[in-house]
This record gives sequence, structure tokens and C-alpha cells, in this order.
Amino acid sequence: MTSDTSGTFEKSPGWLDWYANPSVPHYRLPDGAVDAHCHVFGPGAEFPFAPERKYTPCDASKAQLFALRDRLGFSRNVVVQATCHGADNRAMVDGLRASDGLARGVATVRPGVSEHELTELHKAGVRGVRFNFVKRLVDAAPTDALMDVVERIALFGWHVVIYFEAPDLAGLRDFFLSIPLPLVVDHMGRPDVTKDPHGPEFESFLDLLRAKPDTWCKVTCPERLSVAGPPALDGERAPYRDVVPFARRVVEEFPDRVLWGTDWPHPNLTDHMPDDGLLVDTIPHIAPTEELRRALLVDNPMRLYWPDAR
Ligand code: 0GY
Repeated sequence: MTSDTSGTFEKSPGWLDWYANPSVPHYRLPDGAVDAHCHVFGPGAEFPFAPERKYTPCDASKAQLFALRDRLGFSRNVVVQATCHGADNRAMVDGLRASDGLARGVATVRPGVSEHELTELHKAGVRGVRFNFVKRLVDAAPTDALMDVVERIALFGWHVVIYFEAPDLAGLRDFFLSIPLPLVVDHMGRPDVTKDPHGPEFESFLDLLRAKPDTWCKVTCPERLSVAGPPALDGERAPYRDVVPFARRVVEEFPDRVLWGTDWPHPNLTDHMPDDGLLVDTIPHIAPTEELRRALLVDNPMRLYWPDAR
């Protein structure tokens, strides 16, 4: 991608486009692997970005997402509604409908959403909503409004994906525990990886998973969490080492509640854009046995998103 626009939209200053020619991972994914966290952006000319968005991305179409899926060796995707599309789920739903049943979705909906709209989303393949508490991405929503959404989606057997940063967990914990539906935490609650993975901050995150046994965790986004960054491509392909101990703790304590995804097309990165092939090569470091990798990549996401497939 070299263009400075997404359809009629001017990209945010400094926007980094996704990596155009990812390497083929050295780690061969198991058959049926699910990329359980990725997005589509636009294309802006077809699916306009939301007026209330906090950033304007490059285009990242469903066809480009499916090409990445095939190149990396994934079989399925979970497409998460990105904040640049607000609660207009059309681009994401268009991707689901074009996937031949190989993609599920996580939507953003507003309080008061109708049963009809939820039914249509469900038919398209949506299985959850996302509540975003990251202040640079969204304006805060009151928790009673979010509870309205929880009550409406409960009828559909959906779950709630939560995205927050580690310093905000203490203030949100009681609300999370009060949600009577499964939760899925994005990016391990965004720990500060310069801290001790056995220290109090990450322990309090693990305590949330212990306190609510239907809480799942995406052990994702090393490229976003890492302070060390990727190493030079020196042939070793073991990048983002500072994030590995955090992800590995979660995988080993909660092997049947973890998910992995690329986070393609990696919105809002400012220092580097990851080679998605290299990202896949982090997996054996965070899930060191074949059994753990099969749970992380196949069995867990299938149980959550395609429970009727087998
Ligand atoms: C991610 C992370 C980010 C953005 C979004 O919906 C979004 O805009 O999720 C971020 O900027 O940290 O999961 O893609």
C-alpha cells in the first residue's frame, strides 16, 4: 500500500500501512487454525469510516484478509469490528458473508439495538460484541448502557469482548464480574511488559481470569505490547521476547481459555509494522507443546465461535 488515501478518506498522519509481503511462517499451523482477532477497514469508498472515529486507517479489504489467511496457513478468521467503523458493522458483515462460513464476527452495537438487527448480525456470523475502554479509541460509555446491550445479546448466546489497558482494570473489575456472559479479553489486558510477569499488575489480571471462569484471553499483540520490538531478521525468528513470558503464563494456566490472532491490519502502530509471518513464529514460544498449540489455535476458537462444526 503506498496511497495516502482510503477511498475518499485521508489517512491519519503517520499511519503505517500493513505489511504487503509477509513471509511464510517457519512454524506450520495445525490444520483448522483460527486467526481469532483481525479486522477489515473499508474499503473507505465502499464502506465509509464512522464520523466519530479517532483515526482514519488505510484500506484493508476482506479479499486482502482472506489472502493473508491463506498465505499464513489459517483456515478461519474472527473479524472484530474496529472503532474506525463505529457501530456501522457493514464492512465486517460483508466480510463474514463472503467467507463461506469461514469467518465469524464480533460487532459493536449501541444501547437500544433492536432484536431484528441482532438477528441479522447473528445470521451473518456475529457471535459477540466488543466493549472498548481504551480512551484514545472511543468516548466512554456508561456501564448501565453497556448492561442494556448485555441483556439484549444474552438471548443470542453471544459473549462480550473487552478491551482495556492494565491501569484501568481495578476500576472496571467489578463491572466485568457482574456481566453474566462469557468475556473475552483482548491482548492480555495490555500489560506493561517492562514489569515482572509474576508481579502484582499481571497477577491482578490473572485474578480476573481466576475469578470468572468463563473469561477467555487473547494472547495477542506482541508487536503492540513489546518495548524491545522485533529483533533484526537474523534467521532466528523469535521476536518480541519481552512479551513471551506474559503470554506463556496465561497459556499454561488457562490452556482451554486462550485464543490467538494476528490483529491484522494492526491499527495505530507507530514505530514498526510487523511481518505477519514472523508474528506466527512467536506461537511456539508462547505455547511450547503441540497440545497447547492445538488448543490455542483450533479447539478453543472452534468451541467459542463454531460450536456446532464438529
Ligand atoms: C486492536 C487494537 C487497536 C485498535 C482497535 O478497534 C480498534 O480501533 O482495536 C489499538 O489501537 O490498540 O485490537 O486492533
